[in-house]
Amino acid sequence: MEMEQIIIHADMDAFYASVEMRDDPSLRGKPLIIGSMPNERGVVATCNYEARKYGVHSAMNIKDAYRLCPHGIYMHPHFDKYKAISARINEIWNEYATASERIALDEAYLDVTEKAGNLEGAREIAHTIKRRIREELGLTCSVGVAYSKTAAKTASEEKKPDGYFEIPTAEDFVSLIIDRDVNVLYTVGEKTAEKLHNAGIRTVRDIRERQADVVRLLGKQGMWITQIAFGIDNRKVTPYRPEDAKSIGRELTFQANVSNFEFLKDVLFLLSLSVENRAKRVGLSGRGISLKITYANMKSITRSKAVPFCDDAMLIYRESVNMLEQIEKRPVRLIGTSIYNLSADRTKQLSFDDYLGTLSNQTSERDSKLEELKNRYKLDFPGHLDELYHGEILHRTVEYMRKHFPG
Ligand code: DCP
Ligand code: MG
Repeated sequence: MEMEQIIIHADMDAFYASVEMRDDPSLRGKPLIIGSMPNERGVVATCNYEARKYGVHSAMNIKDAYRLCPHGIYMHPHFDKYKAISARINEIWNEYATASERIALDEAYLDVTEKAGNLEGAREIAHTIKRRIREELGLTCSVGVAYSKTAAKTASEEKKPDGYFEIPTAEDFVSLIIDRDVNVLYTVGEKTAEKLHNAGIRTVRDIRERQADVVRLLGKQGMWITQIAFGIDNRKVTPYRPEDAKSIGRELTFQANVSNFEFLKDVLFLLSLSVENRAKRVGLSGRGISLKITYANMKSITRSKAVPFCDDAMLIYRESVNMLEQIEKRPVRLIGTSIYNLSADRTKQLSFDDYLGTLSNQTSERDSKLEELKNRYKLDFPGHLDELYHGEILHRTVEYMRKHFPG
C-alpha cells in the first residue's frame, strides 16, 4: 500500500520497571512499583503490568499506591541506567529512520517513509525493531505504524505491552476511535476531558458533531482536537536539534496564584536546576539569563541579564532572584527562567584545578540550598534529583511546597 507519509511510534513497555525486572529476574511476576518508598513523600514513576492490575499508575501519590497494593515491591529509580539503555534504544531506532524525534527516554517518532517504501516495508521495520530490542537489550516495546503522528501514537498504545498495530489511513483511524472516550485523543488530558464531559461531549463522535462547542470551550486547543477527531494531522517528524534552540528554559503555571515572593525564590531554584540539567545534557551554555513572570491579571513581563557564560544552576538561580526582587509584587500565576544566546563553545576556559574548584563550590552551595528546601517543606527527594526534571513531578512537588510553605 502506497502512503504519503509513514510514521512509526515506538514506546518501551513499563520502561523503568522492565529494566529492573530484566536485571533481577526474581522481581518478575510480582507487582513492582518504581518511585518513592511508601514511607516517603512522593509519587509513582512507573510500575509493571502486575501492579497496574491493582490500579497503580504513573504520577500517583505513593501513599495511594501503597493502599491499593501493600504487598508490592517498592524501589527507587536508577536513572543513570535508564539513560544509558535509552541511548542504545535510540541507536537501534535511528537506523531505520530518515528523521527521528525523541519525545521521552523511552519513546520516539520515526519517519520511515523512504526506508520502508510502503506499508509492508514499515511492518517489516517495526518487527525488526521489536526483535532487536528484545535480543540486544532484553526488553519489549510496543510499535505503531500509521499515516500520521497522532495515529502512530494511538497505534503503539493499542496492543500494549509487546504490541504491534497499524493505522494506514485517516478513515481507519476515525473508525477505530469514533465511539471511544474523548481522552483517546492526543493532548486531551484529565482536565480537558473533564471540561468536555461536563458539556456532554463524551466521545470522539460528539466532538465531530459539536465542533463549535468544542472550539468555544477550549479555544485553540479545541481547533486542534477537532482536526484530529477527523484524522487530520500533517505534522512532520522533526528531530530535536539542540543547536536550533533559541533558549533553554523551564516555566511553571501554578494551580492558584502565588503572592509570596519568598516561595517564588524556592521555585526558581528548582527551575534553575532543571535548566542546568537540560543545558548540560545538550552541551550548550547561555550568554544571558531571563526571568519571565505572568501576573494573575495575565500581564506578562520578562527581565534579562547578560552574563559572560552560564550553564550553572546557582548562577541562573541567583540572577533570577535578583531580577525577581526588582519587579512589582503582585499575585503571580506563572514563573519561568531561561538561558539564551546559546553556544556550544566554552569561551570561559578553566584550568583543570579551577574547574574542580568551581565545581565543588557550586556543588556544595547547591547541596546546602537543597537541604534548606528539604527542611523548610519537609520534602524527601527520592534519592536522585532527576525525578524533578520530569514536568509532572516538578509540578506536583511545587504544588506540595505551596501548600506546606511555613507560616
Ligand atoms: N515516568 C515518570 N513519571 C511519569 C510518567 C513516566 O517518571 N508521570 C517515567 C517512568 C516510565 C518512563 O517515564 O517508565 C516512560 O513513561 P511511559 O509513560 O512510556 O510509561 P511506561 O513505559 O512505564 O509504561 P507503558 O508500558 O505504559 O509505556
Ligand atoms: Mg513507555
